[in-house]
Amino acid sequence: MKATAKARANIALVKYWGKSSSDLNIPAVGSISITLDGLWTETEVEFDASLTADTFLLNGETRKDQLKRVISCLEILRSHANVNHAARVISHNNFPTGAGLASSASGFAALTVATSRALRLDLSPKNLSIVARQGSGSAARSIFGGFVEMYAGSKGDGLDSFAEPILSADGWPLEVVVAVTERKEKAVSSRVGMAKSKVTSPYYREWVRTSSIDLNSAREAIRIQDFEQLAEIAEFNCLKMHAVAIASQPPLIYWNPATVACIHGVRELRRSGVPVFFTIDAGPQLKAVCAPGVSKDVENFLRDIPGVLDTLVTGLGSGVEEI
Ligand code: 2P0
Repeated sequence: MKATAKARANIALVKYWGKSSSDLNIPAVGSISITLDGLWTETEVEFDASLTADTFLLNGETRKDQLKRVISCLEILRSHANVNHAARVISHNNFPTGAGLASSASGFAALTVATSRALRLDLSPKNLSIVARQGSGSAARSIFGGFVEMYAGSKGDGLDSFAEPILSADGWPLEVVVAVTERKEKAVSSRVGMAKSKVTSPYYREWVRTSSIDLNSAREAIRIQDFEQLAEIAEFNCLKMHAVAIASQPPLIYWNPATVACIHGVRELRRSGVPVFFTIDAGPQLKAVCAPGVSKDVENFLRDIPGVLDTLVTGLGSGVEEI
């Protein structure tokens, strides 16, 4: 029993930071993201009666540090399907892993779909999103393409905490330039970071309290395709998330000097009339979201900023697919 799935990474324009339940991995806030065409994970899952334990290979290396999370995802679907066989999981990312480029989003979305297909389960997209969420919160969004909203939900069982598409990728074909400023995996994972913020950051409660205001504003900006409104709310929400993180104890400063230089650069560029805004996840890479047609100019601009090691340009992509 074997299947392969490809899922794309996503970046949040209104971000998820903090959980209401860590057991079921339920986010404390909703989020809105865009799925990226050019950054993806391909995962093959094979259930094999002759295996004695699950194995996980990522980019050709055994990743014991990630095995527990992979097994939890396999377990959820094995129990649905009433199957006990162990699985061989082979995964490949076409971009740097664990460096703030949403590799857990594409990774757990691909794992969820490959596993459910290998087990011949017929889950709805909503249920796939609920399973993917338990692997990684942001993975619930990578089940879908284009613009996606994730609901925090209010039920203790997490059954109303899932993502849904709000606009297709070609409905508003924004472009994204990723400025890579560091290739190493980050020192503090999002999971550990957000748990720290919840218990130590004095701004965490306000972050949760004000989240629906940002979600409403971003949803409306997407509905009417108002780039300037989306730019304002996305930069505000990103800086608010980082303010929460920076005020944690010990502090979570995900930026390096090149990240800060890129923030100033993108703001200047927008002031000069180029339709672009930035967002930054739990890592030092800056993502410049561009109105259709301007990514080439933005890429040339970011490439010249000292400390930018590389740039990646991508359009918006579709949801997870079996291949
Ligand atoms: C986001 N991030 O909304 C936010 C912004 C990082 C910063 O979702 O613990 O890897 O696996 O649910 O999904 C990264 O968090 O965390 C993330 P877990 P995840 O994109």
